[in-house]
Amino acid sequence: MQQEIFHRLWKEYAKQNPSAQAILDLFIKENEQVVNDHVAFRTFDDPRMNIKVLAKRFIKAGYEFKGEYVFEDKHLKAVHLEHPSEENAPKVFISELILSEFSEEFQKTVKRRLNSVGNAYYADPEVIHKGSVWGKPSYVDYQLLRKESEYAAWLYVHGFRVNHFTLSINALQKYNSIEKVNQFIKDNGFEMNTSGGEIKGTPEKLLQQSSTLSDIIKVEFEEGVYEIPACFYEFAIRYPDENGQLFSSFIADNANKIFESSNFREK
Ligand code: OOG
Ligand code: NI
Repeated sequence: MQQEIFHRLWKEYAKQNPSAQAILDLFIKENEQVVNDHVAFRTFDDPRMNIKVLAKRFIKAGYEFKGEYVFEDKHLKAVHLEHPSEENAPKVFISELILSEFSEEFQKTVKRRLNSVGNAYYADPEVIHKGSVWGKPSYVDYQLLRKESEYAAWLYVHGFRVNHFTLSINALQKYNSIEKVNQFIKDNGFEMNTSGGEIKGTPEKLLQQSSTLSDIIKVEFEEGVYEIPACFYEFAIRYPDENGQLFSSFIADNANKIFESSNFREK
C-alpha cells in the first residue's frame, strides 16, 4: 500500500519539478539503485490541517510517529514517521507553522485563505495529493507572508505536496559519499543549497545531508504570472551507531538549513 502512495507522490512532484526526474535519471543511467530515504510535507498548525491531519494517510498505511523537532527561529514544529516492518519504506517528515507566533496581519491573511474552503477539503484522506486548495494565489499576499516566513509563502502557493524526495546515498555503489554525490550533481548543472555549508551534519552526528535549490517555476497569480521556487531534491547518508544500527532520526540543525532550499530568490 505504501508503495502506491509514494509512486503517486513522485509523479506529482516530478511533473511540477523537471530537475527531480532529471536527477533520478542521472543515477539510473549510472546503474545506481535508487532508494528513497524520506519525503517531507509542510502545513499550518490549524487543527483542520495540522501534522496529525496530514499524518492520517500514513498511519492508515501502518506508519508510526517517531521523532519530534522544534525550530524556534522559524516558528515550526515537526515530527517524523517510520514504517515498523517494511524495509526501505521511506520515512515521512511533516512540519507545521505555528500561526499564533506571527503578526496579526500575517495571521489574518493566512486565516482568510484557510477559511475560504470548506472543512471537507482538509478532512479528505487524499489531502496529501491536493497541492494548494485555496484557488489562485495573490502575489501581494505571497510577498507579505515572505516578510515573516519563507515557509508560509511557499505553503500558501504550493499547499499539500511533497516538497522533496531524498536519495539514500547508503544504497549507492559508485557515488558512495556525499562529496561524490554533490560533485556529480553540480557537474550536471544543478545548483546546491549552500546555507550552513553545502554538507549539513557530520559522520559523528550519524547523518549528513545536502540538497539542490528548488526549481523555479511559473505560477499564475491573481496579478499575473510570476516565477517562484517550487521543490528540491535531497541527498542523505546515514551512519551506524555504537550498536551497529543505522541512525534513523533527523537532526534539527541540519533540517533548519534544508528548509531554506525553497526560499525565494532572484533568478
Ligand atoms: C523539511 C526540511 C527538513 C530534513 O531532512 O531534515 C528535512 C522541509 O523543507 O519541509 O527535510
Ligand atoms: Ni529532508
